[in-house]
Amino acid sequence: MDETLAGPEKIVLDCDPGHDDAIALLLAHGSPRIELLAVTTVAGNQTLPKVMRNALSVARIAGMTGVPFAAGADRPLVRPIRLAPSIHGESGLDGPQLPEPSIRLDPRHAVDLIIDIVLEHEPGSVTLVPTGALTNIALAARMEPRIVDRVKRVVLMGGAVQGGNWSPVAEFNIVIDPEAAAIVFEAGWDVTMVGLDVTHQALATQEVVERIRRIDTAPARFVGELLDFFGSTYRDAQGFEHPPVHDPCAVAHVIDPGVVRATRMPIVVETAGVHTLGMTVADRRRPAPVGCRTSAALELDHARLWDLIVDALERIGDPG
Ligand code: PIR
Ligand code: CA
Repeated sequence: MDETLAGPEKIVLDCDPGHDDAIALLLAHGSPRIELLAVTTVAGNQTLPKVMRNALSVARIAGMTGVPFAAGADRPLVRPIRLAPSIHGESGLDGPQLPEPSIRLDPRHAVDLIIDIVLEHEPGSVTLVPTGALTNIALAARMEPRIVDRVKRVVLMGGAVQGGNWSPVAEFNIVIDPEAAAIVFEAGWDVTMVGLDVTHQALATQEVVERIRRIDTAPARFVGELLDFFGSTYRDAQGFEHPPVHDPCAVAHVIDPGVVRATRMPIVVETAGVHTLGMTVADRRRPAPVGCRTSAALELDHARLWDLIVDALERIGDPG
């Protein structure tokens, strides 16, 4: 189909807010190219009750109404839970004051909500955008395998062609639930891995932070405070001068694949390695074989990414 004639991309955001998840949620809500069908949460950056509350607080700040929010898995499929308080703090979203949530949770489990939404919509129309561990997505694929053929694509933040952040070779979202990640990468649907190769380029520089502050609305001030905290932990815990804003890169790829450019290549997830657990093993020895349905994002247009985020915040305005 001619993309210029197509409507906005319908997505389900499955997240663990998390500073960068919160910004991804604001980008999805504010972008005219995205129709946000649902927000689901999974334990990861913090415990499930904390990330769920954080998602609802962000919804209030952004004035989101009419989008269902549902809580999902409270731990990985088989392994003990590992959280990231060194990066995201005790609340999972330390820094700004978090308002009391004003919308109510959907009573369904996130996995049921994901399945319902995919089956209710036209085949090939819904994109899943996971920005946390892949537990809910793996469970949904197992519980209702028909969704695998009906989903348009899965565009996930996680993994890396090269390197890691939670181990020398593994990224956090993949390594905390590698079995779930393996299920998602091997399911047969179209998977785009938006990993550290691009997200470590998505730095919130001083110039970017000032641009966001100048918007001077409550949601933009909230993002400024998130970036202050995220910047300080990334400096102390990871030695970064500016914090990389991972999760919005996955949403940005859905908005405009020219901003976050991906290349087809076979990718599998290591689930048995002693030193390589959670590694995303990408085969770049030759062009992808015909029928390969996995891709990795390798190139980022930094200026256009932040243009999309600033534009989304300007459109959200001051919901009050
Ligand atoms: C985890 C995260 C970010 C930084 C560290 N060091 C650990 C979270 C982010 O929310 C993102 O989805 C992914 N996991 C990056 O690894
Ligand atoms: Ca995340």
